[in-house]
Amino acid sequence: MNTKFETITLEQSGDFATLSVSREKSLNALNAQVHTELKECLTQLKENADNLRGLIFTGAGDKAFIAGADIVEMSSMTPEQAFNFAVLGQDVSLLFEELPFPVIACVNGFALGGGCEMAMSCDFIYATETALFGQPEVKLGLIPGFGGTQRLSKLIGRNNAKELIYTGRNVKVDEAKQLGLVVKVFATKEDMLEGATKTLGKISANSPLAVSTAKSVMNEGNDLTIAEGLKVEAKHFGEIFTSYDMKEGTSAFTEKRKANFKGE
Ligand code: DAK
Repeated sequence: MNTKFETITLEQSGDFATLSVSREKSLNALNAQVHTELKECLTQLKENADNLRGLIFTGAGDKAFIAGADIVEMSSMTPEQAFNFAVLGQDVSLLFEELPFPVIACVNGFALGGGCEMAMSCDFIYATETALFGQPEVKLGLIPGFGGTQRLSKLIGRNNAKELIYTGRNVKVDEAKQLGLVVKVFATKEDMLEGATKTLGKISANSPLAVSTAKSVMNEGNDLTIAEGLKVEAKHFGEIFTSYDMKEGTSAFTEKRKANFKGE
């Protein structure tokens, strides 16, 4: 796997990896190079998914997760470049959803605009007490362009999302937790990364096949009516009965022993 990136870093430790955006001087703002490297890295992770059980996505340093799309770079984009930039950013957000293992966004400091949107495309968000979320695009004459108009409504409800997007106001971590945007709050970045690793550890004790199937069914259902979503659930529920893991998990229960899952 190519790990020689300039604006991101990928570190693997055992079954888990940590992917960081690494442009600390610009508060990890997302420019085209970051997106290009994220796309390449996530594509490689997807292709080599058998080696991993979980991913942590974070920002370098203590001040920011990601302070948004790079405003300096965006300000001189032609409409065509802006379109390509949008497609690239959307590809990255879809890749997070397509990875067959959980991705936890670990947010410390600013998660604004495209930063908030990238965090929302992960499976769930952990944050530190300094985290600050917002979709300030309308202040720049823009609208959220990496899925914010869609994902924020689904996460916190349409009314809350509209109030945040129309005002462009920032939300501190307590409110973000109350809104359901953030799942858990930690005192420090170290505590948060340790907490996220522990959670991935708990998840990886379960059947990797069942976890990845639950992820894809939940993501697919997000865009469907309840009746359509239930059909997708029933289809996959049936299919999983052909798996080794299902037989092993149910046998282990009846034999009162720990299951030894293979992910197949
Ligand atoms: N882009 C580029 N540089 C940024 C940046 C950003 N988003 N945010 C911060 N920086 C840079 C600053 O310019 C500064 O650089 P130097 O001046 O040192 O060279 C450095 O990071 C440190 O920032 P500050 O000096 O401003 O630090 P402060 O602590 O005083 O303030 C701040 C931190 C986060 C409150 C402030 O930097 C700020 O307001 N930043 C902008 C936040 C923001 O508005 N973010 C949303 C960006 S809009 C699209 C798809 C997606 C999007 C748009 C279109 N398409 C579909 C086409 C997404 C849009 C956005 O994300």
